[in-house]
Amino acid sequence: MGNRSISSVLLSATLALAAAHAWGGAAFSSVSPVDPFPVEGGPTDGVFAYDDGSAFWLIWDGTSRGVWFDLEDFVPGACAAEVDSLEFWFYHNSSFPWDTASFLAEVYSGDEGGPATLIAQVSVPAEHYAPCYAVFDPPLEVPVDFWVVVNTEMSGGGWPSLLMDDGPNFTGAQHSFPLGDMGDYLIRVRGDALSGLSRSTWGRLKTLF
Ligand SMILES: [Ca+2]
Repeated sequence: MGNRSISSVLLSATLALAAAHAWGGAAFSSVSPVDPFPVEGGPTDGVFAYDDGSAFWLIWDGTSRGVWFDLEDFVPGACAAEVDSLEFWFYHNSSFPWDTASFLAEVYSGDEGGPATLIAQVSVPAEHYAPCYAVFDPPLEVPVDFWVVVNTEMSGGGWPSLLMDDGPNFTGAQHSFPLGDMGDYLIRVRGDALSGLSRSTWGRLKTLF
């Protein structure tokens, strides 16, 4: 038992629904429902996000959790992007206290099969129920398929705990792993998508300067 066991307070109809998923007993020690509430800055222009802006689940499963971004979901014809920042939303529940607020924000190339090559890794302090940013200046160039991962190796229990919405996203496909069959992590990307033409222009500029 210990502080990772679920308290009776949290044994709600929502949790009963979660129990219907086939994760075995581990699910009860790594997922907790939160009262649905909106978070700032839902998906708008320049923000790539699969979540719907309403937090529903708290998750601290495993040592990493990530979102697979396919830029063509947002900008048809995109072949790359310049990423200005990553945005993460965490939530500290006193029933499941964090042993650390530190985590590594990571960006990888890779399609839905999983993260492939590490592009960037930044240490970011997590804050309770507030947007946490990893900022790239100059912007980080990423391919059309890439992953943004919360690496919690610094924690003994998968903390800080990340927020997730409830239900599928606008694509109908799972983009959050693991446990993304329940919803979408509140992990967002700000930046500019590049078409084939704009990318080649950018590449030339980069070469010149
Ligand atoms: Ca969703």
